[in-house]
Amino acid sequence: MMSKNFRRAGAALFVTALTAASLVACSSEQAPQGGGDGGDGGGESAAASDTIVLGFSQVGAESGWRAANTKSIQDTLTQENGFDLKFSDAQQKQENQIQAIRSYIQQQVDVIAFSPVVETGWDAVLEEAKAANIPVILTDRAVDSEDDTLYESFIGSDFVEEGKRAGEWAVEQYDGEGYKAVELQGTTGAAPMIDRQQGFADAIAGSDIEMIDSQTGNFTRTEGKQVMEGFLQKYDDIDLVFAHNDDMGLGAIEAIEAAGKVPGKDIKIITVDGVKDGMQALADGKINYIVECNPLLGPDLAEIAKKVVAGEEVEKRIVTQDEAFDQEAAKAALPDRQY
Ligand code: GYE
Repeated sequence: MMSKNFRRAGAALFVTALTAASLVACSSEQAPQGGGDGGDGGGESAAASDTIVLGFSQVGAESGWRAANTKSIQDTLTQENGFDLKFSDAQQKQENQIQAIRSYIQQQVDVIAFSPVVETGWDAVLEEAKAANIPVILTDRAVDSEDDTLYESFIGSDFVEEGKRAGEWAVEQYDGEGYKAVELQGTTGAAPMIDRQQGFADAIAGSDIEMIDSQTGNFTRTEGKQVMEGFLQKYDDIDLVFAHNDDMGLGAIEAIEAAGKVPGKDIKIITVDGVKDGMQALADGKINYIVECNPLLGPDLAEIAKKVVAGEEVEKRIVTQDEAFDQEAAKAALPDRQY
């Protein structure tokens, strides 16, 4: 592990030396291969030699959370901060992410980071990165792999805990009323979908809240609305919606209002994320409770990437801290929200 990281540090110097070679005339001592100059940095500015080339494969642009997450990464991994960020949007497709990762391997970036759209199916491409000695950092979502040497660190929230907090609040507020609940799931097979569903189910087990239906709305407002329309046609006695993110909850609000019911009153809504639009709907009384999921992962990613490239040990799991808000708390928090 250590020696791999040290090798990467060497390779990082090599890549940035090539970049610098286009800017300054370099001497040709120690050219390792490919006609590039492999000078040890003596002729470059310190800033150029420290630049980390990081390839990031983002899930997509499906939600307010994702927009805030992308902004955090782009705002933090800047040239001034010592990064050359290569960013690609996979439009929620695993094959696009695999393609992006392969291209980063080909480009011999210093570090690859990505937020895996689903949990499974990553071993082959991660083994390719490992064989090329390119360290991988997971942000936001986890992979389900037996081999945890395929990545250096996983930075993100505890999604089971988020689902559990949502379910515990539902039990605290509504147990004893015989509530019928429906669930708007995130993207099928995604870590936050699997874990939030499990956490919520565990928390309501033993209460009289009954989950009568559960379908994916793919973390988007449009699909959340469509799925809720279907539920409202199928059942006339829905009391509670658990949406795996704010956007699907906001879509559900539209469907509920179109059906002539009052969101937050006739049908209670609990969501996860805490982005601006969600917090506003909570403050307005249309959502009843939000468990936060912090999207501002850029700073942690920058720190871990620097350590990995420097060959330092990093924590395998970094858990992001989240809060939770009821309607009053949302009113108080809204003015200072960053996203
Ligand atoms: O909750 C949702 C987004 O992976 C935690 O993805 C993230 C989830 C987030 O689309 O809004």
